[in-house]
Amino acid sequence: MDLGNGLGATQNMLDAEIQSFFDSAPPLRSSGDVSEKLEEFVKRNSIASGNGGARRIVCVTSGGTTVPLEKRCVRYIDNFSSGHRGAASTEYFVKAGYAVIFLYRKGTYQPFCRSLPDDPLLECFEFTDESTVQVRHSHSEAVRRAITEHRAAVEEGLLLKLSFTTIFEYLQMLQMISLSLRSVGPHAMFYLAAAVSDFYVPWKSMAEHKIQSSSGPLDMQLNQVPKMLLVLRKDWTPMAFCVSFKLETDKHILLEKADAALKKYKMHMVIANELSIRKEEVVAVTSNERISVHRNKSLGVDDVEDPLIKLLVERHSSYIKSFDP
Ligand code: 9Z3
Repeated sequence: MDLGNGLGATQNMLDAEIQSFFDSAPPLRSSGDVSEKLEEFVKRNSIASGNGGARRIVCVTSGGTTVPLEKRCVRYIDNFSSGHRGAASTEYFVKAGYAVIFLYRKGTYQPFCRSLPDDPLLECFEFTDESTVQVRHSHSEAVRRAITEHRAAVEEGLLLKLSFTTIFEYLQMLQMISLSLRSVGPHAMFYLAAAVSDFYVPWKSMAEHKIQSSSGPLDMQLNQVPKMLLVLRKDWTPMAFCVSFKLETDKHILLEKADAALKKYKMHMVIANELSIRKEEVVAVTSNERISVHRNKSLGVDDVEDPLIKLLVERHSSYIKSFDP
């Protein structure tokens, strides 16, 4: 592909880096199962929704990717992401009538379970006699709601959960999802809230066994993870509405970094968030706007994701309309 002004060369370099990343990644163990589930989910939801229009499908990514340091992995690099943003957003997308592919890090927050205690099984249930277990009264409302809402989403075929742990699994699955969503054109959305590692150890150069501490200080070079956002946008699913996140701890650079990501990766919107206040406020950045979105408990807005998803649904509707003849 030649984009002129040397951009073609940059694109070719990126394509080569991405190719080499995928070629050297360990094959995804569950790939047959994942592609079967995806095909079935996309097919079912591509058929008209209840109101006659085509169903919209969003891929929500959630939680952080790990970077293994050894093939028989004992140690890995991780990040802080709890998956709360992705889980909460999934609930609001389902409420808005979207079918959701929830690509999440194993062990992180799950949609419809956020109000349950940390260890739900042990905390939520009690024995009434030797053989009968029941939900403890104090948790019954939360458990009932979680079960009902989750079951409704699953029975209506609106929720497909796929899990990852490593950066290799995440990017391979993201590519599979993108390719399978091509068929729904502008009705697809990507909501990329997962915290994706910037650096990784290539599989080829990774130690097979546990690295020995007796070998002295660890001197290890990490490669840069190729930026997949641009390829996702331009090659994998060119018609989808794409929203990515920008996270910073320094609020003075956050918005300019979000602007830069918007342009560089040709996103339709970038959600800028500052680590310490990420649950209170985010800024939705487009090519000509910066929209502040707040959680406001006193106005009954419990999650910042509630107004955020409303905004995205509205923008996605306008985007779909722009394809109408
Ligand atoms: C985010 O910025 C998410 O909002 C959070 C959510 C990870 C902060 P939690 O899971 O937190 O609810 O605890 N996600 C994207 C982070 C990221 O890695 N962004 C990249 C960057 O900033 C771009 S893809 O460079």
